[in-house]
Amino acid sequence: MIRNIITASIAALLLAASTTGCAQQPAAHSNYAVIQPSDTDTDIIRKAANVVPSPRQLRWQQLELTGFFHFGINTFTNREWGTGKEDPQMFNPTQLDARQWVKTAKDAGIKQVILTAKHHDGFCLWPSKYTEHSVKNSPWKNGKGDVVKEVADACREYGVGFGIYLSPWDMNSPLYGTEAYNDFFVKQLTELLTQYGRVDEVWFDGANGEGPNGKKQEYDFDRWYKRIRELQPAATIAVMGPDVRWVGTETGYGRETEWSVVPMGNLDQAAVAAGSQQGIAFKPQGDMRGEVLGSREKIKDAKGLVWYPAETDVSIRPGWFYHPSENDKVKSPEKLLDIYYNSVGRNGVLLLNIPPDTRGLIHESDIKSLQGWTRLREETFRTNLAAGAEITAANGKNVKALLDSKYNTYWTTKGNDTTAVLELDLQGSKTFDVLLLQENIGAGQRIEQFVLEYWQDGQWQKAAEGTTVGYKRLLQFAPVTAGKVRLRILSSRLNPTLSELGLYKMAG
Ligand code: FUL
Repeated sequence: MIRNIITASIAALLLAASTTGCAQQPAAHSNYAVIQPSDTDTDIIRKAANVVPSPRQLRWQQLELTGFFHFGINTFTNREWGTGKEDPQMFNPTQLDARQWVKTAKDAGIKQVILTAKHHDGFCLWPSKYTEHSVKNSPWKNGKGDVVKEVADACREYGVGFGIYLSPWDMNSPLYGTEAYNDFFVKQLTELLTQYGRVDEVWFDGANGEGPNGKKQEYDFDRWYKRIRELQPAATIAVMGPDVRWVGTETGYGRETEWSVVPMGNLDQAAVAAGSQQGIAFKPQGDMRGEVLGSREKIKDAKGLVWYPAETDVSIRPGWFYHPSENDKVKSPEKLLDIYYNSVGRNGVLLLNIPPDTRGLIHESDIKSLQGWTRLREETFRTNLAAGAEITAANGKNVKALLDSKYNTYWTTKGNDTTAVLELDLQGSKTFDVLLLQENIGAGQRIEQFVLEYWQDGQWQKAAEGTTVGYKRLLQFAPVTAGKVRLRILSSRLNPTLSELGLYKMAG
């Protein structure tokens, strides 16, 4: 699928009104840092290690599992991309039940869902005042229905976050390709941000094709971001937005080395001067598909650094929309589990698409797979085999925090130590094949290299090794039986921190 990831330039935009003059460094704990020409490599690394998520980014990261509902006119035409010329009369779900969608997601551990309120065809799932291409001209509920409202209400009922996907590309609007389209887009966005209660995420795709008049649109992202910040300040703006970055693939597999702090070109100095992390906003710049985005090598010539975490989007089926021919191609529980290890377990948030069918229900095959996946996760992570272990650290503070199941408490090193050894006496022999580590990202992302070893035959043997940790790192390895393990942190940008450590045995 086309995702226009290389946009013209970054114009960092101050959303709160700025009247002040020259650039300053942000507060010590901010979600961006300005690099000065006089900064040495060491200064840059220290700055990177101190960039932290904004409150809205931290909340989003802790969701871990989020869901996508691709539903619209494509569901009824059996296509992935529409044309904008569809007859709204084709939209006619016979048993639409948004509560079933949200409950299915919630039962699978999903904490927030995003609905395609409008896809590239321009067909709106709510009765927008600004177009005729919507549910209001469909036979569904005699044109009186509103899918956005039904999903938003169900989310509130089940305590699940609610987000909207609003496609900038609109193949139906006659305004597309003219400046007036940006006004039209803001009006539609405003409807969605004011009529349905709290919105937790707004998802903009980068696809920028031609509209009915053969022209492409120049999207006024800055204006859209501003409107979102005004009306829904807690909402994260994803993908073509400043809060959440596309991981760079739609396979569900993130990077082994995933830095949430990445270089950002021209952080506008005037904007930064008066900006806070609540105010700063930018469009993504450059190639988001590179192998490692935030390594020392990648940040050493940066002009700015931002906290810009990865969202890993993938569909439970081959397509994003429902197609009857794919009922037997739904990803298996085992495949979904592998995706979980490689998305959430690689410092990302998983955005799993579960597309409702032509009845307006999540299909039985998808529910079955989701249930199997949930069971595997629950069984694996029910018992932390490190619980009750006696931990010793050569030079550390607060080792107890590692096993207290509280994210906000954490272990760290004393002084300037950027390496560490944590030894765990498991109080008896245990068999495990999964390591869980969580850095306290409230202090920044720092760990660069670690190794897990176990004591056997009178020596330490390697079980697993990795690079970045971030909010959550899961490593699978061949089963190990041992009574003693140690975690060695071999390299970190500043004092390493760990909130949690876990050892698990994968469910069969
Ligand atoms: C893409 C779109 O073109 C697809 O149809 C889908 O919505 C996906 C999540 O993003 O770029």
